[in-house]
Amino acid sequence: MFSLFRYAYRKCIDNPKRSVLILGLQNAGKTSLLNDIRLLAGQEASGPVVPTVGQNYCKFSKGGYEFTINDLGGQPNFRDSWKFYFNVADVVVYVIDSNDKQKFEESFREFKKLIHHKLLRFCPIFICANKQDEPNSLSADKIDSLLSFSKECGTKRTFAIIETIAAGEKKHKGASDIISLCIDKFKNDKFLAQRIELRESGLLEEDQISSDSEDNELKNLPLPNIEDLKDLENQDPLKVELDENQNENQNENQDEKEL
Ligand SMILES: Nc1nc2c(ncn2[C@@H]2O[C@H](COP(=O)(O)OP(=O)(O)OP(=O)(O)O)[C@@H](O)[C@H]2O)c(=O)[nH]1
Ligand SMILES: [Mg+2]
Repeated sequence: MFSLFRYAYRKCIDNPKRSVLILGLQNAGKTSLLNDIRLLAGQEASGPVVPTVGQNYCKFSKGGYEFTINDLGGQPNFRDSWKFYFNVADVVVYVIDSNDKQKFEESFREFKKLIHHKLLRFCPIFICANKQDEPNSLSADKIDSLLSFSKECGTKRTFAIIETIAAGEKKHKGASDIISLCIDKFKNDKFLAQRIELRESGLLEEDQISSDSEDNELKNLPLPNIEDLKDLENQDPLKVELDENQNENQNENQDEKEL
């Protein structure tokens, strides 16, 4: 049983590639946020920010992970194509214009579609309450109490809401928090570990797995237990391998002696 946990854990940590998806309505500030992240990563921001047709992305390494961040166009006719990116997403960052109350309801409707999509099961969701520099913007807490984003997310995924300023003179608020949160969840999030395991087993697309049901196929999967992960984190994987080889050699020698 222990080796099954180790196998699942290794599969998660041996592949440091992680994909982050930035979604939200048009004009929310997604591309501006991506640009802010690019600057953080020591890269140049793209030219003037214009409404996105298709996708923008950036790649960088941080905290032992290779990030690929995709920002998709948020206009209504582009939203249908978001789902083509769901499968590979390890985190969804959902951006809201905190100043545009007229669009809150529409934004919440789109958000609900996301979190109930089967290809986003167990995926951590971070909401960015963006444009906090605008004088009439609502705070993250206020937005969440009005629209119940956290409640809608349920108990089978990690949720966070962060205040951001992605453009203008006061920009750089929140971008580094998002990256730190991503790294933390890549290392420690038990739901994300389940998601990766499901995806690698080809089960993420299965209809019968419900993230709301306790009684699902996940119980039968060799998923890493978080306590086991902590123990393993303190072990040098190379040493474990060497120890295992040593044990095998000892057993072989023992067998030979017995023969
Ligand atoms: N004041 C203020 N303006 C912002 C902020 N973030 C973005 N903006 C502005 O909002 C407008 C839209 O920003 P974008 O980053 O293009 O928005 P988007 O979500 O990528 O929009 P689509 O590509 O159409 O989906 C631009 O004029 C930005 O300068 C912010 O934090 N504060
Ligand atoms: Mg854009």
